[in-house]
Amino acid sequence: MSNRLNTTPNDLRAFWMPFTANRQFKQNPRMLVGAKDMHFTASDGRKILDGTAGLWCVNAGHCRPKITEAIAQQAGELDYAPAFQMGHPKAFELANRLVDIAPDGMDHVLFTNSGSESVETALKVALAYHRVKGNGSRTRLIGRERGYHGVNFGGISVGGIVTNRKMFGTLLTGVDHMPHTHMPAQNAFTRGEPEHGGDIASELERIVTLHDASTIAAVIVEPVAGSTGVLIPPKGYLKKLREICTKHGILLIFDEVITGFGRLGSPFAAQHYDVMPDIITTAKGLTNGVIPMGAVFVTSEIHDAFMQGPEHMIEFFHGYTYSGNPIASAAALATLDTYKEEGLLTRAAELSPYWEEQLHSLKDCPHVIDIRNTGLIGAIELEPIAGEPTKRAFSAFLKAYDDGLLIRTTGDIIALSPPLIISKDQIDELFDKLRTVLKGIA
Ligand code: PXG
Repeated sequence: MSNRLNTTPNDLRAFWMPFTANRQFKQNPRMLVGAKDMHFTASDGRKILDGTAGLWCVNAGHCRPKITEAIAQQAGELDYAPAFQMGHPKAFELANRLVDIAPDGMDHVLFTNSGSESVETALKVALAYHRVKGNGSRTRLIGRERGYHGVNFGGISVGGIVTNRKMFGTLLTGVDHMPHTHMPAQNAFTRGEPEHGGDIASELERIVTLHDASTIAAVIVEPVAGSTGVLIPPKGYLKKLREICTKHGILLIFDEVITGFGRLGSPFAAQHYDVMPDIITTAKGLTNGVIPMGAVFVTSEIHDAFMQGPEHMIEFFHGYTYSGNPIASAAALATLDTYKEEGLLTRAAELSPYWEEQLHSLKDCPHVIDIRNTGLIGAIELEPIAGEPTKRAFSAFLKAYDDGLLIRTTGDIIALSPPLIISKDQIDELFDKLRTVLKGIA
């Protein structure tokens, strides 16, 4: 029988959902129909406290008037402008505004439509940069175990999440991986940056020795690894990576898709950790998650290397139909206004001590084997049920949702990253609910 006979609004079969247990979801769907500030509204009318800022993106909270108005206004004024060989004012204004809040020296911006596209763009800039500088032998890319850099081929090649890689053939060639930094035996229940593991950065030196620096284009890492279950960089780790890259002429890319736009209490993690990469990838919080958009920041040194040859020639053969899209640009400008007016890009720094205290108060709850935090990020690692990995955390997710709280889980780790507008009372509410959840699951 054709699907067409069943196109009722509540027929869930046609949509193959992303990163979702489709069959399970469709038996018992969790539908969101509204949102405002710190809450979603579920289809049964319940308010759900957003403990994850959507998917780490709704940093200013939901349905903020300035952003929704800017989108409506722009849609009626200039809906689309061709992205190649044409321009519109808001994309230029946005790039300037972004450069103003970025780390010193990050002077140029390429626009994309997602974190995954920002990663592909950054990797391509790195390869092309070495080539235009006459170093075309620098073609290798170095990522890290447990790294997440989106789902496109470059990103899964440098990424280190096995489930996201193993189905997809040989991926990019010439990629190597540094070891991850998770050392639970030494660092469990650390508040902030772990003491142990900074020296793991020297593994990069070993990889450079193996391949020779003249073959390596770039190293890409998340300053704080998010998707894998929140791994905070050990003390000294990022500085050491920077030193090794500088010594060998290798570009350092920070993937700040999660850490960008205030998550750690500074606009970017590069500022928070005082480590300057050569390229920064962003998305998510750039538009408060409302409209798809990403941005890749590069230094003048990288940008200027491309600005040679005949002036009528395209300098970099890359871009998207929607790069700097007018409606996305308007949404991003209004988002930056909202962040500025409410001090949201630094608010996590003020709230972080309170957040840390409340998060770590769950230490004595059942099943908890580690708790880690930085900025307005928290992770609670649970002891897996023997022979059934991920099941315990997923049942926590389901129970939390029933109890009116949205959390994220990956493996047996609960990840928390609320909108940066969260109040102390709402932090209390979040952890009270989570305590009940942890006590209530098997
Ligand atoms: N890089 C990093 C560091 C990310 O965290 C991407 C790239 C890809 O972004 P797009 O926009 O293409 O999805 C991400 C995305 C989670 C979770 O729960 C994390 C992401 C996406 C969805 C869920 O940890 N990160």
